[in-house]
Amino acid sequence: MSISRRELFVGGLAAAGASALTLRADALPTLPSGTLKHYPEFQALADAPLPFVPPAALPGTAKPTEDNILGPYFREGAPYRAKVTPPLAKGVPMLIRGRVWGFDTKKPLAGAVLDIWQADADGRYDNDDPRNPPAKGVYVNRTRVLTDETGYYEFETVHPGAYKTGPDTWRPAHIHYLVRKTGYTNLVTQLYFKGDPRNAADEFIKASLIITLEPAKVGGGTIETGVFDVVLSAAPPKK
Ligand code: MBD
Ligand code: FE
Repeated sequence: MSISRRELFVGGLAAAGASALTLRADALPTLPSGTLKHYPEFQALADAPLPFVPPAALPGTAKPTEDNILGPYFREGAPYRAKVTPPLAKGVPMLIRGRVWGFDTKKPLAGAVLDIWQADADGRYDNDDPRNPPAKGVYVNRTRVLTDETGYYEFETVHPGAYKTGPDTWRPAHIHYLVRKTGYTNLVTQLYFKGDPRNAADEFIKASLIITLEPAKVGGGTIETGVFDVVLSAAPPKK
């Protein structure tokens, strides 16, 4: 019997619930790539080790990234995807990229987990209206991404709107980060944008967390691009 990927997934979810996924008992292993005899053009790839990546080094002057307030709108458990916003979301498209580094080793950290969350272009979080909470398992303008073997991450999003905090007070555009890597202290921080007119009046912003966006022409339009490197402090030794 042949079972589609989707059935494996749905069957596992329905049978066990998302907290304890179990593969159905009659599932077969996915065909190993070592048996690609019908696809000789893929054999070299199947046999190849991961490419060697030359190590990058953190400048000796770099300091651990400063923390910043968590805010009221974090949700644990966002899906892994390299796009924060839904398809065709309103707003100026933005690409953010960077590396996660260990302050102790000055080396990039592979497999660090970044939780990213933000307001949409109208300044709304998916969970900021208690009368209209998001469905369980539905995450809008939130993602998790992993760093690759060079510590690199990137995500696509849109420029966040300012968030209204009172009759005439706003938070400047910002993107929340929670960065976690075993052996390092979890970092809760935020990213801000140079030139935002609301930066000056914000009570939480820190100068070291402001990046400069560069315009880039893509297809028929212009997007914003920015770089945000994250430097983590080693966790204190356990007593
Ligand atoms: C926010 O989005 C936020 O990040 C903080 C710190 C306070 C209110 C709204
Ligand atoms: Fe916020």
